Amino acid sequence: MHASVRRLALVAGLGVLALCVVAEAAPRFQRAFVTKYPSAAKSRLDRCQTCHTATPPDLNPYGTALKAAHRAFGAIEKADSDQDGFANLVEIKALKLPGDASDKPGAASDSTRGDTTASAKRDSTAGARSDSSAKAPPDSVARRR
Ligand SMILES: [Ca+2]
Repeated sequence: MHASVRRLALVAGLGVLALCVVAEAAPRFQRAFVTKYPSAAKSRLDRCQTCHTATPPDLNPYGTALKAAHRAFGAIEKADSDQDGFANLVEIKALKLPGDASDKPGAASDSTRGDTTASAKRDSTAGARSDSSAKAPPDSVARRR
């Protein structure tokens, strides 16, 4: 009887320890991510869902690739982990989720801001803040992507 109580306490203690390790791991990698990509600090990428699904600790495709690469961010920059047509680094620079295929540069979620041009097409006029409803720009070829 006494031994079973002790065993139960040990199991409970190990469970708490495991939870602490998981809870600490996420912020540590999150900090490493924004250290590697400073422009992502305090952005929509500075959160768990950059590497995890909506139910951590489950990993999304980017998190899975990162884990397989032994957390070497640079090693998977050219990969397209979520297979949405954009390399991970391109997505990170555009503040898009590299592990969510529905979130990508020029995706519908950004359409209200007139951001329909591919990041590669950006030129010196990209800084213009005019809304796209003012007049039809001659860059409609950018939509053919
Ligand atoms: Ca994506």
